[in-house]
Amino acid sequence: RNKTMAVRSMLDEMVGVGDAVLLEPLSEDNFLDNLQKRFQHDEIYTYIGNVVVSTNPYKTLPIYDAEMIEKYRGRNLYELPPHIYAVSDLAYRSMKNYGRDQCIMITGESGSGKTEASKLVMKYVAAMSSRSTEVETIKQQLLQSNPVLEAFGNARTNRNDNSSRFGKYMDIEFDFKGDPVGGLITNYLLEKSRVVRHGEGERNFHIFYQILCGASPTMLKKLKLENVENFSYIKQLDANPEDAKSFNEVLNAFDIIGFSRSEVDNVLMLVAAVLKLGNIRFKAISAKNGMDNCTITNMEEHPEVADICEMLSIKPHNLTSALTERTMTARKESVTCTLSANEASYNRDALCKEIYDRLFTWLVNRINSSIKVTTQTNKKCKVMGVLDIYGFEVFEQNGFEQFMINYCNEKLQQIFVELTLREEQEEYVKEGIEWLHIDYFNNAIICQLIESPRSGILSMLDEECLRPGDVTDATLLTKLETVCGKHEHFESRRDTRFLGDKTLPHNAFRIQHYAGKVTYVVENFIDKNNNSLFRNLSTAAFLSLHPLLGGAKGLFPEGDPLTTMLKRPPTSATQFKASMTALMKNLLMKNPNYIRCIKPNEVKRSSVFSSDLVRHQVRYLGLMENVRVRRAGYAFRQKYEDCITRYKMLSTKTWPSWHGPPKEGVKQILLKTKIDPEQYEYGKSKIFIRNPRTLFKLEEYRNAALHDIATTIQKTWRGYH
Ligand code: AOV
Ligand code: MG
Repeated sequence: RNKTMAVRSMLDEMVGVGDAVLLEPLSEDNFLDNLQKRFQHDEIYTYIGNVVVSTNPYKTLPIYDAEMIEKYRGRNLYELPPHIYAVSDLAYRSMKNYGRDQCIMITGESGSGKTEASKLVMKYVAAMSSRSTEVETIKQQLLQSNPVLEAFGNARTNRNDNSSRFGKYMDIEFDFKGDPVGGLITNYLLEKSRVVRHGEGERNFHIFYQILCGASPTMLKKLKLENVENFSYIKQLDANPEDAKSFNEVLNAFDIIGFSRSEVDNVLMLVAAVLKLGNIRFKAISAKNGMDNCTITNMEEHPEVADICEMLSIKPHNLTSALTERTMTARKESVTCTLSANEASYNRDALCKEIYDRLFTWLVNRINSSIKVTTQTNKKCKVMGVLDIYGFEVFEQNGFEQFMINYCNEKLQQIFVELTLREEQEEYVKEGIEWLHIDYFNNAIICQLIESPRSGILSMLDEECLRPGDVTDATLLTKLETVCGKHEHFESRRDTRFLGDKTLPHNAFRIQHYAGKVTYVVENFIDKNNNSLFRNLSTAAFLSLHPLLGGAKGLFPEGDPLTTMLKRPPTSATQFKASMTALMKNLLMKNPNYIRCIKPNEVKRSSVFSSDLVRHQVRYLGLMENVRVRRAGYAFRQKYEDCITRYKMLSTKTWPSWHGPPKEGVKQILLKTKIDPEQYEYGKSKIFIRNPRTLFKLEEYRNAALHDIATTIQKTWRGYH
């Protein structure tokens, strides 16, 4: 029976070529045709060796159920049609059986399917382990962190309806039996500006809509949202039944992770307060002593301010003065000045962004405290890290956030470039095989443009932020143009080559990223990098009696009026660069597994495969180079054990099973096939096959042998009836 199944899986594999290494002749067109053919037959996974390329199907495929998981459990990579489960299984077994920490790097542009892929990996890994109550609890907690973080950290953008607006790296920790015992989530730079502003056709973070559409009348009342219809932070409330459904999932997830009722209430209260804060309006009032002055206009018409103060447990006076005044302390003397209406609005937005951003980090920490590993088990833990970060993105207008996101993607591409190259080189050297160098674009040069310690864009940005005097986005741009102007991946209006270029406005610079050119408008770069909140606001928040917001353990510890040390917080650029460096270090210590996601079209449709779009991605992801490197010298290599498993039917000596040394078994098989011995070489632990045709031959022989076996079985069956 198993044998007929094996035959069937072979037939399944017939759609195109499952491993692009076997494409003959190898060309970009062939590669694309193959992906397209497979995509059209819902074969969305294709290998390049052990890298899996995943094309977003934009529809639900019946290939992820428990039965499928069982099918892939403990099987070798090439035994079954390519699947994300096969790679997950490989990583899981390599961790469990050989004790090697793993990381799963999921890359691809926005909307290509990274987040879905990361959830599939987690689902597979969860299904592998035992079902004891204790393990089951931790598994559920790990899985349920997804709906919570997606609600607060994802949003609809013009590229993806469920776009991750934060980066996430999750270590899942396992005991020696291979059961998950805990985890640790690290989050990276949330796009907090979305809280106060989102582009046309986009949305704010999901949670806002989920509450408004999904909360019960009692809860809405508690959150003081029942009578409010318009929110200036939400362009339009497209009521979506999905949001209501998701909200229940989020509440359920909170419960499973171990949040108490009051913790959930406190979280939602802050979210609702942010929404309401956004509705506060300011207007100028007659100026005293020539200073700008303003007041809150809608204080009487709407009880907004009173409501917000009640929800945040802040004294109304504390909030209003924090929003409309600024206190400056110099030489132990403090001077309070009033703000203009514009400045007050800016202040309000800054406070909202900051509350939301810190709440998000609080959520991650709170989840971590539920799933963290107890120190006793910690030492023996093996780790599987899953990286799901915001993908490379280009919008009509790109700002500070896109710059950071795309920088992050450069770094990940850099790891891919270095590791694939290094791994291959090491492997050939280890086996004493001459290595034919394959050229490919190394994006290290772009990483340098961005992060080089003295002349990189990030350090220019920091320098400008810390420089006393008149600092504006314009002075930043001038500085960048002067320092980076000669860099071959940097373009600006200063450069005579782009003088007449209308696509490059005067307030922007352009970077030629590995994945394409992006024009960044420098507006707000300085402000977003500065990342500092005026003291009045942090103090008002500190003095709040809200359990999450106020006090030394609250979200704004720096607001303590008793502390006088006013250390400048590190800039966003400094923080992000440091966290990227830490991430890269962490990833490099682990055995890498890659999932390269591809977006088949820009219209989110299941049937459309735009060749040009895919070709572009195939190019910048370096997939052709990946295939070529894989094929250089030896197109195919396989551990002796795996080779026997796959081809044992080719020799009576190895069929149905072989008990001698694996290398000997492979020799038996190859001798039997009469393949020219020039075509292969015996390495220490692996067989190396030079030409893909040889592998075709092996596959043909295997097919024929399986066919014979299947026919025999069918005959036997017929005999029964
Ligand atoms: P991303 O994570 O790569 O984008 P997602 O994983 O959110 O992309 O995928 C976008 C959408 O594509 C999902 O919401 C699904 O509708 C669909 N999709 C992706 N993968 C699958 C799959 N395997 N099966 C069915 N549908 C799928 V971003 O976070 O924007 O970089 O920043
Ligand atoms: Mg995502």
